[in-house]
Amino acid sequence: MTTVLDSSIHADRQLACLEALERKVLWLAVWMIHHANQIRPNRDGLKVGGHQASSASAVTLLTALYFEALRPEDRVAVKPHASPVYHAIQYLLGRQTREQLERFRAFHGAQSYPSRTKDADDVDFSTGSVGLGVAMTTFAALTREYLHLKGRVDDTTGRGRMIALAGDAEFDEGNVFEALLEGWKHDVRNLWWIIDYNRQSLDAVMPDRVFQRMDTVFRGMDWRVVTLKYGKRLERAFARPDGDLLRAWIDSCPNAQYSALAYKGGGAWRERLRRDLGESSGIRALLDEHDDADLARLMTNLGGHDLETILDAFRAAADDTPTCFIAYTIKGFGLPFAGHKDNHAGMMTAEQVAALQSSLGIEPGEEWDPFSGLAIPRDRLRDYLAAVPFAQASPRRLAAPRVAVPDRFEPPVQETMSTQQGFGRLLSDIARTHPDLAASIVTTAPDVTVSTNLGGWVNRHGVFCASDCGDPFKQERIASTQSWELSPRGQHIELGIAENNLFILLAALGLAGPLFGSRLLPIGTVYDPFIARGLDALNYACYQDARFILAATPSGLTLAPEGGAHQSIHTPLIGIGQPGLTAFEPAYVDELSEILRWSFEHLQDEQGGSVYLRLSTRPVKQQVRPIVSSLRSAILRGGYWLVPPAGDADLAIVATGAVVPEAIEAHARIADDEPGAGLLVVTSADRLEREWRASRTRRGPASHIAQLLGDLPPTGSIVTVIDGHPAALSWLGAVCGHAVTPLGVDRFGQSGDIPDLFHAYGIDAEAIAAAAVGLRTLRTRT
Ligand SMILES: Cc1ncc(C[n+]2csc(CCOP(=O)(O)OP(=O)(O)O)c2C)c(N)n1
Ligand SMILES: [Mg+2]
Repeated sequence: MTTVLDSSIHADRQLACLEALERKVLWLAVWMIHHANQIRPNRDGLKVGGHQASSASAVTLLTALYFEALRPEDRVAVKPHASPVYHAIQYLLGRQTREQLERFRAFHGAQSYPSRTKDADDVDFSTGSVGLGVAMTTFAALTREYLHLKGRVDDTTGRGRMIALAGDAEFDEGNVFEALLEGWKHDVRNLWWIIDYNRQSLDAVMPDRVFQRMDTVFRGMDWRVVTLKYGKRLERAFARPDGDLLRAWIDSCPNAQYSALAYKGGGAWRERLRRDLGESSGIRALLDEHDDADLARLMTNLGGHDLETILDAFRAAADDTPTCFIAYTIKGFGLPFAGHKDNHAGMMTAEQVAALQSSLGIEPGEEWDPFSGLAIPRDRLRDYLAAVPFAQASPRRLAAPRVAVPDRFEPPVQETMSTQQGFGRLLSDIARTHPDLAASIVTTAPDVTVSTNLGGWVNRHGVFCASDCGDPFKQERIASTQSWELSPRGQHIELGIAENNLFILLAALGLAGPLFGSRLLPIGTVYDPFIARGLDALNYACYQDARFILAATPSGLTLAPEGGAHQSIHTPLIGIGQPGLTAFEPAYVDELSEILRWSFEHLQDEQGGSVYLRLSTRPVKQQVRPIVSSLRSAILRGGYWLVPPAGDADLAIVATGAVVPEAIEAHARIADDEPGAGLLVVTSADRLEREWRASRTRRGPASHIAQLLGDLPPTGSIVTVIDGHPAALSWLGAVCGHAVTPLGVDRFGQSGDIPDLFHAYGIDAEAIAAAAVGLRTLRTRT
């Protein structure tokens, strides 16, 4: 008996502390935004922004989550616009500084949307582009499962929950459903999606029909759905005489109507209820017992604003079933624009902020004080915060030992080979000859495993599956070149055709070290043109500093018969333009071998990043040469002279990737006219360009490309050629001032064979030679 009493006293105290902290979190979020917009000096006239309404609707959910439900091994993606709430919670937990809050949305301050890389307060998953953070939790759960089943993490880490606190409009983004389906296929567990169901997006109040379907969608994927519609206060009102009428009335009230009444407040609720339900004596009694303020509090007591309701629901979801909490909330709850349809970017006036401050009992000058105005003694709150389960482990950024990379990979030898073939062979060789490295490699592809040449690797390492399923075709003794053994030991994660999922999975696998303490070296393959399909997710992965290798193949016009829908054009520009991603486009497999080895190092360097390999299916006669250290270094820095220019030469052809054979042929054709012409092979326009730009602002040796092109007199000229957009190489003219004729592809492709297509698009040997000679003629004339 005593224990029950004790525990109920404890629960009451806990609730009282939580309620106090909930108020404080709301205040700090509101104040942080207000301070950034109206108190901090504004130097450029730009609106600073911040989302007070979006923050307010998530305050109770995040308070319950962070101060009670979370364990240190759990990981959370917080909806972008609740960033101030997140930072406020971290501040109360002692993991965020006041200075950072004062600099919310300012340079080096707390970020506008939670950021793993830019924030200092332990963000698990960045958010910003709606929908991606939600999906990230699915793939983080899959990654955690992958590591757990292989014994690479302990049981505690292996069972951490991956949690998204999502805005309801995030479910308008299709990528969320792609992830939902993929997660179901992989039977992903320990996943929570908590939906802040405020029924508002940026522009408008959502139609009711949308979420009526949501239940079915989740249940169809074997999720548990917990709907938190009403809080305890409303539940008690429903239990009164005629309470069922009140419930039915709210249930049938359209979202927009409910929001409008929530905005207008107690008087409006009274008038409407009197009109619609005034004949009921129970409702009349209820109206009489509540003044306007109480009535407003009662009618807006939705599940997502009721701590007890939320905590009960979180506690009840104790097993590992993926769970979706649909928590009814009001956008702007507790603030003057609660429920107003235009409140997304709404900003409280100074008077409104002052009124809120005084209603919370916060003295002027104590706005940033963590406990000012709270009815509970500071010491009790401090003790409570010190015991918060989530805050018991620090840091939550885990260290993962480096995976040793051999000094050298033996490049596969074959007279003629495509870089795609070479890539497959290299991976198979690594599997055979470097088992320690291979153990940390995980591959994945969106239904293009076989067609991107991952088959050999998969034959050797199997496909990941939570249970042992073997290979039914093999068991039936059906001959196949593919042996797809499905088991928890498998090291390839096969995805359905959804490039968004590929990139988000790469983001999760590529953060396995810091998130789960076990480093993976992920390699994803994709058709080069379909990078664009998942480009925002790729950017998202890079923004979080996830580390992975992306092998994109096939690419370019070189894919000839496949036609224009599959021939990538501007991907080299993505390679140059995407931060966090170093792009290479090798021509030969011995180059690729060096690049791949370097990539495994780069993935693990503190200052490293991810790597994009633009590969091709075109068989190319390989160079027979030793890779001496100067050549190795040049390949990795971005290019080398295949034929150095003679001392008196004033022309060079520069080529990258699959069109190098055309450049060689053109070089031979112009030999009579230009006997000393150089032929430069570019392996990475990205690295060359980056280093060249950096060298412009630093003292020291010239950049690699400036050294290479310095072999030509400044009056000389160059012809650049790429099976992609010519702008990827045309900048080379700026390095030493050479005249440039940039050849490449700037129109949609079409079906054909290589001779026809290269001719039509002006990247064949003839076009290159003509450009070279044209340049010479031009030079002679001037
Ligand atoms: C991919 C993408 N498109 C558009 C936006 C701009 N945007 C920011 S918030 C928002 C609506 C969010 O509504 P909801 O998820 O319901 O969040 P709430 O503020 O209601 O909690 C939109 C469209 C964005 N951040 N990301
Ligand atoms: Mg919303």
